[in-house]
Amino acid sequence: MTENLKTPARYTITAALPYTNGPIHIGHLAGVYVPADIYARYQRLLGKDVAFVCGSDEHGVAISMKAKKEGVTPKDVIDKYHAIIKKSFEDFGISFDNYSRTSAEVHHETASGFFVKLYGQGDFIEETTAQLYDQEANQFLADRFVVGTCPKCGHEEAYGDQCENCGSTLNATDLINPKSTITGAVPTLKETKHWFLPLDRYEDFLKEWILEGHKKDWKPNVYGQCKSWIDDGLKPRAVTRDLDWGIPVPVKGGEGKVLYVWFDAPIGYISSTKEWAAREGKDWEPYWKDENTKLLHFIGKDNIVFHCIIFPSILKAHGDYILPDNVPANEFLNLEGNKLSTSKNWAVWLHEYLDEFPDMQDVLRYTLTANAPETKDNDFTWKDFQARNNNELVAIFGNFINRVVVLTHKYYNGQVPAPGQLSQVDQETLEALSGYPDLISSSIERYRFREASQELMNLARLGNKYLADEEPWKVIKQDEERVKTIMFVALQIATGLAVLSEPFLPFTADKLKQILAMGSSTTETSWAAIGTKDVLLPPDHQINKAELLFRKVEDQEIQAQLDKLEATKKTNEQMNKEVEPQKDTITFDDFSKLDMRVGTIIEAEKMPKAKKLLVLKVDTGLDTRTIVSGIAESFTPEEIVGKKVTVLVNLAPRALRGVESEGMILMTENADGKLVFINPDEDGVDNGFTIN
Ligand code: B3M
Ligand code: ZN
Repeated sequence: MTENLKTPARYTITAALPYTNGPIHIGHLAGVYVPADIYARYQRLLGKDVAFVCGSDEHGVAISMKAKKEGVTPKDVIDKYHAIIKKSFEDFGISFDNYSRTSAEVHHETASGFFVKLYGQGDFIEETTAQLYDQEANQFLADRFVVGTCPKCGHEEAYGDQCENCGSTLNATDLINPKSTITGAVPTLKETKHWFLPLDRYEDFLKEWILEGHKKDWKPNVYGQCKSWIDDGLKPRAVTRDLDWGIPVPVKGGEGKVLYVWFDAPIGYISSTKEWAAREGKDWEPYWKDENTKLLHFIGKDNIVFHCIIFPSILKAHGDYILPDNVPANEFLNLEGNKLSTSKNWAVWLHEYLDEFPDMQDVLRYTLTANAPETKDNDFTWKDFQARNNNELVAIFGNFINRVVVLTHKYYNGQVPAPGQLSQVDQETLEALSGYPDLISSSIERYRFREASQELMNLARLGNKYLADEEPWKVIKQDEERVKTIMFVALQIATGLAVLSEPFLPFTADKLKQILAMGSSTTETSWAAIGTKDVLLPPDHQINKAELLFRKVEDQEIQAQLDKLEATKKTNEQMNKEVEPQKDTITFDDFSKLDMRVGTIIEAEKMPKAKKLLVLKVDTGLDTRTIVSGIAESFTPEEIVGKKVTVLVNLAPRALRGVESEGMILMTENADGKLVFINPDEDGVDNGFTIN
């Protein structure tokens, strides 16, 4: 199926299944879930038959590694994060028709069924090959259990199955300088049997379906990756693994082996559809087998090869499934100039955002859409979040709505006035309004959600400008009839925003429809009716009281988020701080030459013209001596007088800036680079006591 479906009978919209090894962050939202939700809401609004499905991706090495790290079972990990992820999607308004999980029975059955069918058709190559093995951990090193240099792009943290940097799929044995992520050991090779999907056999099909069929309608970043893989020549890929966590291989000889997570996970979309259809009393098959269904996969760019090459080959081999009409993958989102990272906690976590910015889901939705990494990696900054909110949502969208509603109540007790003769400007404004449904539709249908969101904001600008130019608050003094027309036109623009904003700002749209008393469910007619004579807010319609749609985001709220990231950065530095390698071994005799005593600083002053040095008087219990110490950037003289310290007293005296220093005070340094005393601060320990 290569041509674009003109009028699909239904839409199956999938969003990448998030791994349950951590919460959702803004990179996931910007890359996958917000665009998918905008598209699903839009199609539903137009009355289309939509199945918007997702679920937790609960197999794979990422889960096992998390479990090892947290000292719990993989089941504990998936239950914890499945719950967090599912709830945060719900609270954020990601409107899945079903959110399942790949540990569900329906998925084990569906994925196993796929494997058995392809196995039975002889679609797999069964082969014993040498795979990477960790002698210390006594296990094979699949996927994220091994890292090494990517043979394609040189990225040094590539996994055994995939390079996140260039998106390439790899066989672990392709890695350069592989290293076990379990023990750090250099892997050996050990023979093991696996089943391979011979992707090379699907080369002609993929060339025809993608390189010919989707040259024009797939995004360049997606088409380009597919072309480079196909041009490089496709190789057989193992679809089973020597792991103890995953779906057991359901054929003879598969004992102790599981399905490769990327074999089973995309089938999770089908399982989730089955689960939804069963609950809704629908037949799931048309959503995956009817040529008149438009199948779309929303993913991030690191998942392109799995959704455009591997999964379609599996569907093709199975024989009775449709293929995706489009895979509008986004690029990556960075945070404050750095790559988002679950492991480094360098992220804005969705569940934390929802706690810290209650009822502000749409602000983040709008910011992530207006700034989406649709064609290149992009950067999320809290400053931009504040600007999008304060300068656009508050100052343009919210301000326009507030003025319209307040003035309608002030002049007409909330009743929509009947318009008089439309002026030229009125007609042009309504004409412009009537063009927005198609403008926004056209952008959404081409998966240009950034562009669509800016068209929506332009509609709010149109409303703001119309009111500012027509100045009803002035005209009311001399021409009441004119003001009725102005407010009637302004109210039509407000209904336009209420309907057209729903895919992007669902919470705001609900609130605005409630203010305008439009009823909760807008339909296909609403979308098409905007700006036409079929007004959605006729004269005498009673609207409700105004309420603010958005609030300002204050500087201190942004500073608090930046401080939080700064603290994360410091923690990472501490964790990544290189521990000095141990010095050469010394004998006990060497050690016993050191004479360390408890001492107390009794005087302290800055060394003139030396920003790092303090001149101290130290009572060592033997005597009171001068010691020059490089601690002036970490302590003021005042704060250290009286402090007990550890002193090396038999260090040969040396002159520092003309001052004789007789000994050394022992210090270390914390993550922030601040010096810390090694000090015997226990009571009852006194000056002169030896330290051994
Ligand atoms: N669990 C997400 C990732 O690679 C992966 C997507 C599966 S979609 C079937 O981060
Ligand atoms: Zn690479």
